Amino acid sequence: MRAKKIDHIGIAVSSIEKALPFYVDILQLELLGIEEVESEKVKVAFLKIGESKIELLEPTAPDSAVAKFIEKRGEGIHHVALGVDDIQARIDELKTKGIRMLNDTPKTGAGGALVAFMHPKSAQGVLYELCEKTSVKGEHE
Ligand code: CMX
Repeated sequence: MRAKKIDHIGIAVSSIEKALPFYVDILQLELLGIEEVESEKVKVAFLKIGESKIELLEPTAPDSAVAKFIEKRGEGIHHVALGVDDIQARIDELKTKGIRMLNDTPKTGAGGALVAFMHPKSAQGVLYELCEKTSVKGEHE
């Protein structure tokens, strides 16, 4: 299992609208797009930072994973996404190495990417996402 790069870092925020001026006006990052990911009950904004991205995550429902995170820990770093090829093989490989996966098969995330999460208890308290790009229209490169 070799991750190619940090695809993005997910930051939980209460309001994308309120958070954006810090990223766009102060850090002067390029806003790549905003979309709703219904399956995850979040609205996300991607900002380009070199080869990587920052993903702002705003919950759209009180029972979303991100709403629960903000309620418990406040706003802040939520996950680190590792870019991989052949995500299903990576999931299977991690499972054989004893890593607890939250997804046994990939699901479709923001920008049409295939994603799967590891449980933070298997990774020293960090929520890691595996992320495989697909050539779906609207993808945030
Ligand atoms: N990073 C690190 N640790 C986290 C965490 C996070 N983002 N979220 C929860 N945890 C920790 C908790 O602190 C808790 O630890 P303790 O038992 O030591 O207190 C433990 O994980 C269990 O957490 P919990 O609060 O009881 O919450 P849940 O078990 O209900 O859910 C998790 C935690 C990670 C399993 C769940 O959030 C999940 O399935 N996440 C994957 C999907 C996701 O995060 N989607 C949103 C992003 C979507 C996108 O990027 O588009």
